[in-house]
Amino acid sequence: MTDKPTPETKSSLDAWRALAERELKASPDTLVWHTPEGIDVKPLYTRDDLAGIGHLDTLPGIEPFLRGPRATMYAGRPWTIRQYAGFSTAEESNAFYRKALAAGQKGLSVAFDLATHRGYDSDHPRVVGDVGKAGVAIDSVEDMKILFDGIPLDQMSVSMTMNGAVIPILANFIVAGEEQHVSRAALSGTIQNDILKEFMVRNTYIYPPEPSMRIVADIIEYTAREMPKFNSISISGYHMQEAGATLVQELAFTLADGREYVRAALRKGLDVDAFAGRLSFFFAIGMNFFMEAAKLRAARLLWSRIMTEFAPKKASSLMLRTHCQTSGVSLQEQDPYNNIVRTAYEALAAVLGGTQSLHTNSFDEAIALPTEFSSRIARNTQLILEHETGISHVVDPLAGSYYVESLTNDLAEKAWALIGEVEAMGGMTKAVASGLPKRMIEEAAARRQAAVDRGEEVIVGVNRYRLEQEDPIDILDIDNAAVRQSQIARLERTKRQRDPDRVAATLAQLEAVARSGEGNILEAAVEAARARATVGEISDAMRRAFGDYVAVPEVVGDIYGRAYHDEPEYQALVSRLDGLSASLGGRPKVMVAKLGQDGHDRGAKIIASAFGDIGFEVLAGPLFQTPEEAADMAIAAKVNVLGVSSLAAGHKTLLPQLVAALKARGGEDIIVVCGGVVPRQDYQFLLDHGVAAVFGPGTPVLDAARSVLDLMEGRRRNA
Ligand code: MLC
Ligand code: 5AD
Repeated sequence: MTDKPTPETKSSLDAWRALAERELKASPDTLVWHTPEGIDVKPLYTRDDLAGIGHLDTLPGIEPFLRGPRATMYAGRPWTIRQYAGFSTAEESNAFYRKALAAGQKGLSVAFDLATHRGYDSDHPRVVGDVGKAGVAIDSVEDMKILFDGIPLDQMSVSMTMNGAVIPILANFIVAGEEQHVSRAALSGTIQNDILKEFMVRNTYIYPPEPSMRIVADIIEYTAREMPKFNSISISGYHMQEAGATLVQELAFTLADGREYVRAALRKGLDVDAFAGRLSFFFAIGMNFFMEAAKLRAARLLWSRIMTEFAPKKASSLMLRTHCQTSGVSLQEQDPYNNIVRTAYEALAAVLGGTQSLHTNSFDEAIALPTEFSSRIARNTQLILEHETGISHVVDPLAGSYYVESLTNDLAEKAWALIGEVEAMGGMTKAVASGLPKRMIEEAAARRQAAVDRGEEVIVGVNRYRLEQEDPIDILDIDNAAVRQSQIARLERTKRQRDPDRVAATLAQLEAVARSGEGNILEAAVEAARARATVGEISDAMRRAFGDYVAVPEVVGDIYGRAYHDEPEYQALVSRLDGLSASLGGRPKVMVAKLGQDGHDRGAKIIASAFGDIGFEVLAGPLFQTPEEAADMAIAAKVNVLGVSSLAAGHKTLLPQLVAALKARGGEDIIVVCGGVVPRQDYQFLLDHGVAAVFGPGTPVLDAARSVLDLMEGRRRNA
């Protein structure tokens, strides 16, 4: 058999086309699925589609590692079941980890709260609504020790998702290990430490890009020297897909980020083989089943191609190893048990793609943090896959599939072209500074939202087969005020018991290292952590040297409107808005605000973009405003409506504060609405506290716009 089409396959393909045409009463070309990646998926793949593909005969464990980084893959050792979790206090998260490990979880993955991410101690006034909400609050080594109490750090690999405050967190982890009598050389795990994607999509940066890149490189340097079992970075595409990126964008920007980090480490004078084997990756796995599996294969192929440029001597330097997480955005608030099914398919795709480590989301994802019940089902989804399906016995079982090999190749080619564009801009740091990748992702997000709202992309239980009546499910509710009180009490105790001179001296030394560009920042921070300097104090020492990064919000336009302009429903809304504008003597003005440390801005960006297209005058507030700052801005800009997008569970604290702040400033005429991840159980609370409308997950943008117009017209009638 050859790879070239033989006369027989040609003629049988013609026969198939004729048959297909008769069945369809149309050309089979009408069945082509045009994906957001720009890949046209045909209804049938054959041997002909493999012609010219170079990677078909490669083997796992061997360069270019397309078929997997290890020779035996899961047949030799299954992927790591590594559930991302963290909430409330260190005590509560520790208890949760221990139970999860006893029930079959294999590795830890820590979720920190947003105050910690942004380098604030729990007593800081800017983080009142954030402490303990979206992850665990960590203020010092004392908290870190409690978090890992009874968990031997020389045996358990620990991933920590930390980017902004990466220095104090990694320093605290190292010291917690020391105090458990585990030397840093014995610590295994991963630190996310991927700052470029923070500027693009995730937004938990602290410092400007240049010093941030130095921090990344210092961590790579320190871990390469001191912590041989520790993965220095988790180069992440996950958040790009969550923010709306296509799989090609996710693939290309992630690998281009990786290349940039390699260059930064080489500039420190490191030998490529000293660190490349400990670079790791992180991808999202969404609902496009075969394409997701193909994406991981393409990622390994392209990474080995990129790394070849740096001429490493060790084969492991060319190897892409990755963690995957099933997609959060693919999960829905409506009919939430469907999410169990979605997550299972996504997990299967991740495993067929050859992931090293996997987190499966809980079905209550779109509503709140997981409960013990929902996280058990998520964990068992992986355990069933591992133990009951027989999937682990064969390496890369999709290899040789005409479709999957073809997709692998198409994704690799398209991503390679985009990586080339990034190179032409001077690399990812420059591309990120230009704002281009962020803009491309936001455009893709707006396009996708329009496709969902128009029903072109079907979501079962949301825009098709929707239930008339939904029963609320039990959710985890965190008493943020109680967590904050207990954190503040421990913080005060820690500060009372430490040697203030030693704290001051180590912080001064850290600041000097940061300012001078000489020495290793992490090394200096470890000294400060030993002295019990807090996360906030260590972050502030670097803030003094580096300053804070402040992003200017930009809003893309003409995407949602273009997708919708011919729809009567859209036109009716536009003309209704025109009418209101005429009677107001100007366009209604809407401010879209993000409060607290919640940087998840996909929803806010989509609303700002679509509302702008419909004809509202839109003001996008900066990230990280306090309620008082948002109120000042809204009043100064004379907005009619202030819409808060809340995705990090701060709504019950922050929205009442915002309403009070508006009132205190004479801005009670401004209509406050709230959208995002708000459980139904909280709607009445918000309405009772002066919020005029709540738009939960899955609200079509036009419905939100219609409600806002209703509210404005109601207010005018009553006035
Ligand atoms: C693996 N091993 C084998 C083998 N397979 N040995 C023999 N035969 C086989 N078949 C070895 C490996 O070489 C390794 O040893 C050890 O077993 C562990 O396997 P691994 O494949 O490296 O797995 P793991 O330790 O789990 O590491 C996976 C990783 C790592 C490299 C991807 O970086 C990781 O765990 N990442 C997790 C990141 C994460 O949790 N992120 C959460 C993000 S959430 P050795 O000695 O070679 O190491 C988020 C959301 C938000 O970001 O908040 O926004
Ligand atoms: N616990 C569990 N999962 C979390 N996620 C975020 N924070 C937590 C947490 N504290 C998951 C969600 C989200 C993704 C970014 O990570 O799935 O979509």
